[in-house]
Amino acid sequence: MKKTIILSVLLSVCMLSVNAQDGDKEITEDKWQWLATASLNPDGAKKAIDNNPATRWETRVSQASGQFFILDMNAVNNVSKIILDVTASKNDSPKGYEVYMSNDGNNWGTALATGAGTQNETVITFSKKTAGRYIKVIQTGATGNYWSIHEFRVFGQAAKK
Ligand SMILES: [Ca+2]
Repeated sequence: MKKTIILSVLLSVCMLSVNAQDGDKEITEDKWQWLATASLNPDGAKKAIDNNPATRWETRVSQASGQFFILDMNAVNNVSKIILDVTASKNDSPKGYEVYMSNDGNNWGTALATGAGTQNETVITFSKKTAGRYIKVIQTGATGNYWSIHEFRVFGQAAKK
């Protein structure tokens, strides 16, 4: 009996600590207030944040280094991870990427993540959880495919109201 209690207490402690580490959720509450733009096809950028995985923003040209996409969350959120979902155009992930955050849309500091995109979903975990309003993804590679984003998903903690 005692052992069972100790075990279940241990188990709950473990689960609590996992939850504490993993306390970051997808930030969706104010997604309707988000704005997006891009170096190419800026009018289509809103399709990357419309909650519809079937619609997308795309460069409409082959991927080339320096193309960028900027998300304005209209609030300062604490962000730990983003996912660039292209499941419906699975080969349109960025060949390479750098991700930055900013509070004013002008000063971007140093990259919070760099890497190469993967088919379907590119999961980008930041080097540290960062507070900011804007997220910029710069494409750093070159390939024949368009760069697309069907849905730009943000994880962390939303700003307190
Ligand atoms: Ca979409």
